[in-house]
Amino acid sequence: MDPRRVRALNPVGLKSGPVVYWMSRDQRADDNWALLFSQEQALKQSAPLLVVFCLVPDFLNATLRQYSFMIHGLRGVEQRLRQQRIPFYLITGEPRRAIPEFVNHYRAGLLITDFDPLRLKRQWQAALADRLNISFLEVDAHNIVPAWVASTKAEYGAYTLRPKLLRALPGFLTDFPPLTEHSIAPPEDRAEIDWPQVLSKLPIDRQVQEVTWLKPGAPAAHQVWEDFLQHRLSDYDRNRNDPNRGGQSNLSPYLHFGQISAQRLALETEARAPEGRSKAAFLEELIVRRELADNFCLYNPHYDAVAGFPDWAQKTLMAHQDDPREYLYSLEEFETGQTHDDLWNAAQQEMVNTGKMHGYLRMYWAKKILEWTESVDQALKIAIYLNDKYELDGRDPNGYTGIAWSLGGVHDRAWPERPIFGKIRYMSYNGCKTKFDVKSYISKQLAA
Ligand code: FAD
Ligand code: FO1
Repeated sequence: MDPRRVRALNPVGLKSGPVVYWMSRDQRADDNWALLFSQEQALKQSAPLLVVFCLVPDFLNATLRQYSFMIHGLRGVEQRLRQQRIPFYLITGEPRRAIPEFVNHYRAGLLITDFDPLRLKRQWQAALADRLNISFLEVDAHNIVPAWVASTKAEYGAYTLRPKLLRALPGFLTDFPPLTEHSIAPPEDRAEIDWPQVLSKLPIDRQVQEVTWLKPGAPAAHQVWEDFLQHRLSDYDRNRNDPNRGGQSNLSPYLHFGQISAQRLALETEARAPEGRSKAAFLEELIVRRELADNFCLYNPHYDAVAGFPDWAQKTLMAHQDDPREYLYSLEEFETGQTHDDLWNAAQQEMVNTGKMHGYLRMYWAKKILEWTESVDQALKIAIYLNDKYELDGRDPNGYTGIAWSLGGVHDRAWPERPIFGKIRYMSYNGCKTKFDVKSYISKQLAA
């Protein structure tokens, strides 16, 4: 593995003892650089390798819908690791306490975790970096080009990050070595995990129902991928912006929970997809747009606030904050899809019912919240709240960035000035009608 994929989170040197991989963002056994690196370190010292996941009950407003998808996936990770004689531990509670306890109990000599630009995760890591007296390393197992290698600063847009990614890609878009059987036994046998209990005991919001149309876990992720690669990728460019054509891959929940590797998808797309606009468009989204989102969250501390918008956008929105609003809706009216706009209501319904609103409509959906609320600050809060409560792929850098793009011109340019939006790109109902059959999309949601 390229050493640039690893960063030290504290200055402590290597000590002997078991190697612990604290799995968080990249919840998979295969194609996981953080796990592969952990195994490499353990084998070098003939030490045991332990994988631990710290389950927190209040992760950014997640509900039963997301916890169920995640925990079913983790159960599969445990089974896959057991095949390679690597023990998987599930601990619950506040990581800043639970992880040191775990590390001390097993007298670990090294702690490794996977990279995540979200504020909460960086707070966890910073607190642990101070407390631990063993080496604590971070591996970017989510991006193909590690975020800190791709760029050392917040990029203006895809057009400034893309050349940097394309230059670095040949060195990083490589195949993965296999996860091998770990012959050094762990210090003690660990207790069996009572998986049904894990989910039923969690004190979480159970109003938002689990989804049934998409099966969680790595095997299901690879089936969805194979189906997309064989039957739908070739029409991706034509279909991806039409909510009636099911042109998207439906991989974002799997990518969000790390149940499948973006690098694996890119390798297979390169090797197996026919040349053309669809292949290029899919790789652009999968590599450039996704890594741009991590870049935004890593280098912009206000990624979920108006303060994170570019200056020109903040200025233009302030200049229009007192413009009259023809419609104003409360959180409740948005959440229950009670606006005057049947397309917006249908998109809201798709998100609530399926946990995955179509990508094109997410832009329209967010922009209309800006148009129908008192202030951009309130609009941002409502968009993030609803997105993270109902989307399976919510609570993700892609989401904070997608919302900031929609409301605050992040990674976008200025457009002709208009009421409320100022120079922020505008989207209209009629504009959607030129893109796809709005009526048929609405009737499909009503029938669902
Ligand atoms: P596909 O079109 O099949 O794309 C494949 C993969 O490429 C996606 O899984 C994703 O990882 C990446 N990708 C595609 N479009 C984007 C994009 N615009 N930005 C970054 N990566 C992209 N994505 C999330 O993962 N979680 C969210 O919470 C989320 N919220 C969004 C909110 C708004 C307001 C907007 C405008 C976009 C949001 N997106 C979010 C980005 C995008 O809409 C979704 O990633 C995409 O619709 C997921 O469906 P898919 O995997 O079938 O997409
Ligand atoms: N990561 C954890 O390490 N522990 C958790 O209990 C946890 C819960 C969780 C629930 C919903 C969700 O969408 C994400 C969750 N994550 C959790 C984080 C996730 O693994 C990703 O790292 C980030 O959300 C994406 O950056």
